[in-house]
Amino acid sequence: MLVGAPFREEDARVVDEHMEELHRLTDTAGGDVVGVLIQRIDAPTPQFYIGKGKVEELRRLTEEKEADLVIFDEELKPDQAKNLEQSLDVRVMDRSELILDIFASRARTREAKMQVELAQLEYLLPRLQRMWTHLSRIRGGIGLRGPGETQLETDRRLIGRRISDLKAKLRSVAAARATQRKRRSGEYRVALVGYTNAGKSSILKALSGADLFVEDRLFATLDSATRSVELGHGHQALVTDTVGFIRKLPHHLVASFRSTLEEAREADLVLHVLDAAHPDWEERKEVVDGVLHDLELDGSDQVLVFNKVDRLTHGEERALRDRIRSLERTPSVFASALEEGGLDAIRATLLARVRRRLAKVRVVIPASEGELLATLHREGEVMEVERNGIQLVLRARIPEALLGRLRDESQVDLTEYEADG
Ligand SMILES: Nc1nc2c(ncn2[C@@H]2O[C@H](COP(=O)(O)OP(=O)(O)OP(=O)(O)O)[C@@H](O)[C@H]2O)c(=O)[nH]1
Ligand SMILES: [Mg+2]
Repeated sequence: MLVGAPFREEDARVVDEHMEELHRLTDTAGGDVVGVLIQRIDAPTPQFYIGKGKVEELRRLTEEKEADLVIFDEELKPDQAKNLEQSLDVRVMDRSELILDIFASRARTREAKMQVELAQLEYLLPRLQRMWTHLSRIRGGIGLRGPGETQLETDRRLIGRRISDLKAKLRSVAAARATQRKRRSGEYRVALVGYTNAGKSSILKALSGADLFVEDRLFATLDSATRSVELGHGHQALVTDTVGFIRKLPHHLVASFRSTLEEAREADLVLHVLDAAHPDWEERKEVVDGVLHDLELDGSDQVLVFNKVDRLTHGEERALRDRIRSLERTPSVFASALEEGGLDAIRATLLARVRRRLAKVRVVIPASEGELLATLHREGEVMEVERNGIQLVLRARIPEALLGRLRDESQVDLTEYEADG
């Protein structure tokens, strides 16, 4: 049974959309939805979140539909959940717990598993008493009818110890990754972020040709994956795919995924991917902006990528362009991960930015310096080569590191001119 308790003034379409999303989350977790109950409220009640009369209705409905789990879209306080479970006599979860459960079942790497476990334990700690009551009810055994205070204390201590243990382990994984990142620091780095299901992995897959997991489900990706993307003219970018965000993402999860998202913080560019075909893209954008803000990522250079434009009619596409123009100062591009040429605008954006970081130079080298010429071709972009007697005159874009090396070469004559796009 799904329960929504939106505020009275909330837009009806938005309420539907939110319940639809909860439905999808439940599907993803492997649940079957047998009914939906909505109560519009002015404020949550301390006892049950929803009104007392509504709890009675919920109890009847739960019984009638033989539901064995009730899922609230709103975040429940430990007491509210406990009271609801007592009144309904079935397990009660909130959206956060459901999301944690999905993350737990989808985590693949050791790091992702540890991150999820940490978030789950942090969530569990203040709710321990209720969980115990619930367990003892299932087992129903004598002596298990609610643990003594000592048992509860022991559990709290054990969980506390496991939490510190996980934190320490995660710190060392993060340190190892930081070292790896430093090694890549000469390269142009891009992070894909966005709402779950926006098409981040599809974009990276199409850009890099790498085999990445793409699925029409929420939270298909939990682990960051970095791939090299060829931009032509000898340039590459390192692009990282990250875990998707969602409305009301449990803050424990955001906290424990912080180190994975560190990758995005150090990126030269953040590509914020949006599902242009989703009616709520604006609300979803705000959700993502909020998480980026929490993660202190909102200061990064950002480009909005309106993906899935293949699903829009010409009229819709025009309306979207107008809307974006009236709203946004962040640069934006349209994209489709599924259409031929659908990612050209992203490639062009990346290429322009990679080039902008390069120094434009005029280099004169002895024509006999084949080695030097090869280096220029390999590490930079040679735009023009002219032969002038025994000398070669080149115009090229080259990275800072190479610029430094060339300055030290006695047989090279180097002039830098202004860098532009
Ligand atoms: N029509 C259309 N569908 C797309 C496009 N890009 C992605 N999709 C579909 O959208 C669904 C989600 O794609 P993913 O790439 O897994 O999305 P994601 O952003 O990585 O999602 P999470 O990993 O869950 O955060 C898949 O069914 C894709 O096939 C697109 O440009 N057009
Ligand atoms: Mg993905």
